[in-house]
Amino acid sequence: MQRIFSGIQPSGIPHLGNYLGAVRNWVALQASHECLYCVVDLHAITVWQDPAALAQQTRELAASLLASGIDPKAHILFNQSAVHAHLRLAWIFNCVARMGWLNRMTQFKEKAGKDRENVSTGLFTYPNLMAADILVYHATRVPVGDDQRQHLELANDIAQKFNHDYGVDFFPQIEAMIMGPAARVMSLRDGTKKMSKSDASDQASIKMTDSADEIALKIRRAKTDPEPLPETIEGLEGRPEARNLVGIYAALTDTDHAAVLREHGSKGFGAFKPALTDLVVSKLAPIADETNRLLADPATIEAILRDGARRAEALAVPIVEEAERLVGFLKV
Ligand code: AQP
Repeated sequence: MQRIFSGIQPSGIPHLGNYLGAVRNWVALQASHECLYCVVDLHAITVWQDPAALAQQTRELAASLLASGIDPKAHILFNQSAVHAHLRLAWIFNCVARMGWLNRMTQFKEKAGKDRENVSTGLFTYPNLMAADILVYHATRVPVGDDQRQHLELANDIAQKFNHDYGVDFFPQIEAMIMGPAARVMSLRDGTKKMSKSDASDQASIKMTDSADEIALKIRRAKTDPEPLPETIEGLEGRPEARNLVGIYAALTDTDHAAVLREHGSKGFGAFKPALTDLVVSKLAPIADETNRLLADPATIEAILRDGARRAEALAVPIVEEAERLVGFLKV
């Protein structure tokens, strides 16, 4: 059985993009893979996180994952800072990866914007830690949204360079699993920008814990154009907001853009948006209810994460120790 690793940052409440681009696929993959799912708190602090909020965000995200259907007994759910092997391997990878490689990362460019001199060095080396997260388990498959494709290519470059530099065949190549018509869900306010936890506008994303009324309001206010929906995919060209809403509908009904347009093509948004609202509410409301139920018992959530970290550590330590031996560290 192939081993999967994937992570999500406790940098805020997860949104529909996280759910459709990642979490929903994580749940499905449990049937056919050995899975490690990680709340990546080390990654979260690459941008400022309020210390009073971070621990609670970590519990909330874990609760959301459990409510979505992650099975912490058959698989492993844990938070990243609890397994130090990630950091030990990340340091080695900091010394393997090249500045030029990291300079090409579009996520860094987007997040740093014009303020490159003032962002944390952690934000720059983030992809090295991400490579370590995966390779410290020799995981070979990583289900992610489309935005993470470039980071996984970099992880493969790091694995290859490590193997080459130390003359070994130690780290495997990783395969990105980018699944479905909503691999990149866009902001409800701007169809050219990805839906993001850290978006300044609360109206840009549907949170996994939003109430039915909040979801309805956000979809009603979602930016669109005045034209009705086209009948074929070609008609979505140059209409990013329409494409995004159709993509969300397709993902939630397990179809594709063409099938949605066969059903809803030529309707105006006045008719399509309520249908989309019903669909989103029907999928997210049970998850939100279960998340709230789990959050009433934080000790149980913490016990699940602790048990996951213990089992993750048992897998990671022999691999990081071998990497350290290959590098030549003296074991005293
Ligand atoms: N808009 C999206 N559409 C599809 N997939 C998405 N993912 C994130 N946004 C979208 C996928 O969700 C997983 C976890 O992401 P993350 O929390 O590690 O970091 P991120 O990609 O930086 O997500 P956010 O929401 O934009 O967080 P912030 O605002 O904190 O940076 C990944 O598999 C990602 O592909």
